[in-house]
Amino acid sequence: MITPLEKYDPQIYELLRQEAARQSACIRLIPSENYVSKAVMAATGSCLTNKYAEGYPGKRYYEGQQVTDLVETLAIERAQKLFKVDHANVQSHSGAVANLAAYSAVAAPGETIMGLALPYGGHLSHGWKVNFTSKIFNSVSYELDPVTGQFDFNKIEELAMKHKPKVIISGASAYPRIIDFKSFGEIAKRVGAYHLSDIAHISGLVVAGLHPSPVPYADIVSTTTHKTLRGPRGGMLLCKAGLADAIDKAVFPGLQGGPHMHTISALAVALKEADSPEFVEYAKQIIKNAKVLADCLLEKGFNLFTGGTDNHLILIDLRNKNIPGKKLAKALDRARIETNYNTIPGDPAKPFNPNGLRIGTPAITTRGMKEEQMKIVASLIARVAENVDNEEVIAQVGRESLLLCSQFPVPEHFIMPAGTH
Ligand code: DSN
Repeated sequence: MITPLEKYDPQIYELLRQEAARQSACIRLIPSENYVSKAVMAATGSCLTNKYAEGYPGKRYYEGQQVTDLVETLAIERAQKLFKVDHANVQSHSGAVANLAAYSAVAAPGETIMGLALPYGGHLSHGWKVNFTSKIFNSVSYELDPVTGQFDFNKIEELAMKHKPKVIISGASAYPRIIDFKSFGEIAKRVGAYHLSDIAHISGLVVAGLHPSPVPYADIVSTTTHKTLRGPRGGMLLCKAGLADAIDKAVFPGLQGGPHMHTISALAVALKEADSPEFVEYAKQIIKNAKVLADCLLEKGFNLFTGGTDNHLILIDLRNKNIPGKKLAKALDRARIETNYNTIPGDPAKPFNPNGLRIGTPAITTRGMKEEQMKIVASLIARVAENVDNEEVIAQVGRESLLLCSQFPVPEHFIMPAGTH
């Protein structure tokens, strides 16, 4: 059947078809990516993209909100139930915007925010020096313990005592262990700071009860919606009732104009999906898979940051292999294994050419891969690493990756078949 898109814009149609094929024919290990369900995809591509809804349910600046108010209210209520939190704002266009809104809700320009340094696994928007958050706020970064690779709460408290931040940020983009949100919350209380917890990577694990929730210990929680939570691309802010008004005002009109109602409707769908026993099983399997993949990589002589993982993510330290992260990531991509190069905490190399490789299991777990397949994936990665300049071996691994993908197709339920967009 010829779709309107195929007929009107065959170039874009063809590119979307190619991307759908690429996503189905490669082993996607980027830990912040996933495959959304057909239901989430359908809501994302809906007529709500046509609608402006500046404001919040019951208080908008445009008419015609009979449906949008109900959609946004559903998304808010589902988020409140799932995260067991007083208030949810579902309008942030992204995690970075959600973080900026959170700071601006409780801190004035020039005041201090304190987060994990980017090279130690923090996020750009946690006040890293190249990010706008460090231009508006005075930014102080803490690091991980160089020996254990874990948070050093004595040092974090010392730094907080010295700089008296208005906001202390917990959470990371490349941290493979359980985060002790309670200790962050206690330090924040002692120094009179707000505690913002960014759970973008682990929010799916948190709602499944597989990672401690920061909600009891954080004043504000931010998250993206498309990683382990497996929703559309976007951001979300959760907070205690006392901060609800400040958070809402910081998002709109503080930082954004009209919310993306199509994304919010898709988020409501994803939150419904996540509130199910099937999702808990999925999240359990993400972690089982990551642990087996980590063990197999260790057996193959890879060094892993902190020696393994408790969550969905593994950080490989390639220094003993003497292969730059970028070179291996590119070779793996040619072998149909998608990863991203990343700094290793304490890595003297620059972020654009670091010594690490970051991988994770959310997307391949959605495809139904289990422990047995993790052994295969580890051995494919090892063969590419051992033959990083040998295009014949890389091509052969690519054929084997394709075979594995064909045995674990993206579930029909989970992706729109090419041509139906
Ligand atoms: N870019 C995201 C990630 O890959 O972790 C963080 O926002």
